[in-house]
Amino acid sequence: MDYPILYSFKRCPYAMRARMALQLANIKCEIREVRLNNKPDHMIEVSPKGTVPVLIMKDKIIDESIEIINWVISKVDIFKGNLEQHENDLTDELISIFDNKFKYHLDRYKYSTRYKDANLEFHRNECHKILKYLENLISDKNCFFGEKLNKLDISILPFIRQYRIANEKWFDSLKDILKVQKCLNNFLESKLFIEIMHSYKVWEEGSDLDYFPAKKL
Ligand SMILES: N[C@@H](CCC(=O)N[C@@H](CS)C(=O)NCC(=O)O)C(=O)O
Repeated sequence: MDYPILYSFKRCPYAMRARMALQLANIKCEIREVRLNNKPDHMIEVSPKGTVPVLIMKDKIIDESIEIINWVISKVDIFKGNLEQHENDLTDELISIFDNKFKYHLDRYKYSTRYKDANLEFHRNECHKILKYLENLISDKNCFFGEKLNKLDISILPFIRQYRIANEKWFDSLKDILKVQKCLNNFLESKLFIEIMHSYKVWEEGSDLDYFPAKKL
């Protein structure tokens, strides 16, 4: 095994955050783009819970996106920032809110027809409340804690992006989350984000190898 293997799915926000951490650290992987409705047997063998991302190394397998980010940070100091203790605490608190509450309501807002009895406006509003809470905690700069990207940015912006996509016009018209909108726009236009959204063909047993990052930053 020359490089770690990364099972990934382009549009998955959890896989996006893992790809961003790996890209920032310039850790080269063999990337295997999957279809969620037809996951490779090998991926299920190594991680029976069947979610992406999965990072397979010689000596360990990591199948939780935040753990992949933490592993990358333990190898390469990708964020180089000295966040204040309260910002580190906030990072953990907010990632947990987004992975649980925000994601729950986002799914019911975005895919309201898939959930019996889901009220689109209620779930949209619950997400909006979380974004207003975030708005009060962040800087008015290009990133949540100033001008530099941090763990919080790469971890939650992929979910905020999905929230916006559900109704871009409505999201862009909001006047009470201006700082969040600014950070999101900055993120969407960033080289990092554009690079990690490179399209790979779907991997199958026997496919030619594909590598990530597609290009070095
Ligand atoms: N807690 C996991 C969640 C990952 C996750 O749920 N990924 C979704 C795609 S966005 C998935 O693989 N779902 C499995 C499926 O849809 O079958 C992580 O942070 O890595």
